[in-house]
Amino acid sequence: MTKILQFPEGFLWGGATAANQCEGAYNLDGRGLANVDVVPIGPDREAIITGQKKMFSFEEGYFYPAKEAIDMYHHYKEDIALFAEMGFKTYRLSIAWTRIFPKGDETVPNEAGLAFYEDLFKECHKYGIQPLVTITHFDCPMNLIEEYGGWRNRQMLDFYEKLCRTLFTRYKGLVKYWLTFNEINMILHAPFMGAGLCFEEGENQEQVKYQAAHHELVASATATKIAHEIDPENKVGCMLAAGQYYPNTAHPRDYWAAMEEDRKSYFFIDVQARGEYPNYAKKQWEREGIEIQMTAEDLDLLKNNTVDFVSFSYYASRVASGDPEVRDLTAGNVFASIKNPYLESSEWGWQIDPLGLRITLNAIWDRYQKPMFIVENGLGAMDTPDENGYVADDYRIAYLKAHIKAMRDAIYQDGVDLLGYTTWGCIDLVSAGTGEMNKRYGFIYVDRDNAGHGSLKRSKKKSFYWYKDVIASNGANIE
Ligand code: P53
Repeated sequence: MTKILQFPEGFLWGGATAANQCEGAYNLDGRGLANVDVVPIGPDREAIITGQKKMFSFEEGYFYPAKEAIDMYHHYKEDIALFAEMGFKTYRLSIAWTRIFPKGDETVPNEAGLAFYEDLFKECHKYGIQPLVTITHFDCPMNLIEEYGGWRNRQMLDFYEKLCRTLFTRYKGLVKYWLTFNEINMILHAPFMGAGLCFEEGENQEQVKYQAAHHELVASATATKIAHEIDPENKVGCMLAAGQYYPNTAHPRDYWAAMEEDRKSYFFIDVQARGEYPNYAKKQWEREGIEIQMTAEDLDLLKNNTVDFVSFSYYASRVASGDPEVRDLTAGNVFASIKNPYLESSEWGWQIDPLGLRITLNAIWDRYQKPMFIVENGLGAMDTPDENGYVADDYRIAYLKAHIKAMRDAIYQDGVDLLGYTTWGCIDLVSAGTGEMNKRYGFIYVDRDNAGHGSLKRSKKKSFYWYKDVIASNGANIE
């Protein structure tokens, strides 16, 4: 008989959201405008989030889903009560920068914004839920983009530091786990959404992206330093959009291509977790004529303030080919991938690969030897609720179950160190990639559609009861 294994004691089960994808209330209580507010649903979205098309304010004829989202700003008590009912040990959420500093360059924070999150954190603690806070989840105040050019400008370091200092001071004792930048590697793939970058005609985009990345990496190290100074209990993590690349064939050039693709992502974590720029990146910059402005002080900061843990999102593995003739790409993801014939895809073309999660966990563990945290995983799918809002989402349960088993194998068969697991969009929210409401990840259904119609009523899906059981048994009931 196989022994039924529980997860390690204190394992942090929970769910994850991001401010701009759920809060709404985009202009209430002094909140300023951010890049994530002005990205509409529809065919222009991709050009906008990648910085190829400029949209700096709301324009006629577009629908902007983040304006109201699922209005969690007014529903957070009800929503947190539902998370508590599932037994969440942790809830990952992000701070909207523009609630705290509406323009980003003020000297005094907005008290209404600070009070909002203080209440929210207290609500979590009422149920014994540990907040896990992403300081920036793709958001950047529009004023900082228009006046300074977003993260391409070194002055962003000061604005971000001020934000962090304000948060660490105000929420000391309420928040222990912090993430500096959500999916920091997204800067290479969706630079407007990831870092408030837009490009001018003819400029070297790679140069701009890597310079902005340097600023974020130093900002992250500074945040880590301050977090530890303000409260030695603080634990700070980096956050990667992960998913190992496989070679398309056993041809060595395909293996090489996969390694190079992985390095584009690990580049960031190499700096955040090991404290220095990897040689392969320095050589690449040299070859491509990219010159990054950095000071000796920057390098010291990076070296001396590495993260406490490595967190990541995992939805799918990816495939790379070194053969320029092979171009059969998957749909619907900012990460280019060749189709993998051995995997099924979601309705949005994301390839489902639970073993890929075990592979990714091992790759990250082997590379960094730091505790890990899976802070996003899940299946974006169309749900069809009955008249009571109930969804029999067996497909979602199957996806999550397979990934949780893979995680258990990584812990018990391979010995990786994993702190916790928060599923993405534990309550239905707006999709970052497409702006749709229909691409749902939640255990909780929210009555709202792609055009913004609906009562916003929350209801429990079948997966709600299933996840509750998983947490109650600390994973032991997953056969
Ligand atoms: P959506 C692409 C690839 C991997 C992660 O994505 C990504 C994206 C962006 O589309 O983003 C993360 O909503 C991100 C979340 C996002 C989630 O994945 O496009 O941290 O904000 O919602 C899922 O289905």
